[in-house]
Amino acid sequence: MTHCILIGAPVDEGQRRPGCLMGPAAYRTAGLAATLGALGHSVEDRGDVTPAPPGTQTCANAAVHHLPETIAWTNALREATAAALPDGMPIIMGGDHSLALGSVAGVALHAARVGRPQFVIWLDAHSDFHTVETTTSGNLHGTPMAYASGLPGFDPMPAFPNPIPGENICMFGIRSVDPAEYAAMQPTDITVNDMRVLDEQGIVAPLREFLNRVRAANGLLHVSLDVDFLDPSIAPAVGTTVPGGTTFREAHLVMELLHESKLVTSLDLVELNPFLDERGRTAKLMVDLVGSLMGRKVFDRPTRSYG
Ligand code: HAR
Ligand code: MN
Ligand code: MN
Ligand code: MN
Repeated sequence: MTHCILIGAPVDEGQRRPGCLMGPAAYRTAGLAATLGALGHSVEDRGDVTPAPPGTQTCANAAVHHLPETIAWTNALREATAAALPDGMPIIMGGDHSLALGSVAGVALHAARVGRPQFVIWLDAHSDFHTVETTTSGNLHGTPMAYASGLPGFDPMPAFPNPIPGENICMFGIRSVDPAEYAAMQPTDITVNDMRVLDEQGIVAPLREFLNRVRAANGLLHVSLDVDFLDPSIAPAVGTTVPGGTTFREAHLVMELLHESKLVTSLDLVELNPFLDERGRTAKLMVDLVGSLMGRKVFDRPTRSYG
């Protein structure tokens, strides 16, 4: 059983549509703690993180907004995530995806302390591979994977502790990539399982292949789940809907396979905008997906072997 540590990250500044700051409250209302408890896990809710007052950092890209606020969140969430990892499995309840600038950096700090490599599974419609310099929307929720990869172009930000090699990053569900992101990803070894890959191969084989690599390296595995990984028809509560997302069963299957792997050590839940939800259905679906990730099953299956 796992000690689950809930960390509220009511981050709204990484994009322009108000509402993500209500995400942590929505996950609590939808019963995330009770869902985990019913599966036999212990749960500790550390409350919402409070960032330090923002500084006065600026950058050359005039489109960028809320840079000092984002830096303050990054620092606070990096420390909160790194502090939680020795005690259990942090579940960071967002908040927009800019929170991953901090959570993934926190895992990097912990990984360096314990001498294990860091792996990331990015479940998202978007690659979030802009830098502070290349983003044209100026929305910093579109940058955390480039930051974690150690790309230049993040000058005003604190340096990422220990950049993650591309072969340790695997994306699923991708179907919206800007030209600058595409160009920046070309020289990397990141595995981009876009929706076309999932259409052709299904989600099982590419996921197993990556999980086998995590296991072989004794890696820490961070999962970042963006609501827009899901098709908007089942998950409307997100500001950046993109048609053609994963189905209910594809998403649960990912979570079930992740559970079976026993490899996941931290989790982000991002981009939920409760103001856009329909009677809490997206919040409830996200909580149900966490349930599958943490071991809920309808039928006992023999554990599959890996490796
Ligand atoms: N690439 C676009 C931009 O930078 C859209 C980014 C949207 N990101 C998220 N998170 N919603 O994945 O503005
Ligand atoms: Mn604001
Ligand atoms: Mn995202
Ligand atoms: Mn997204």
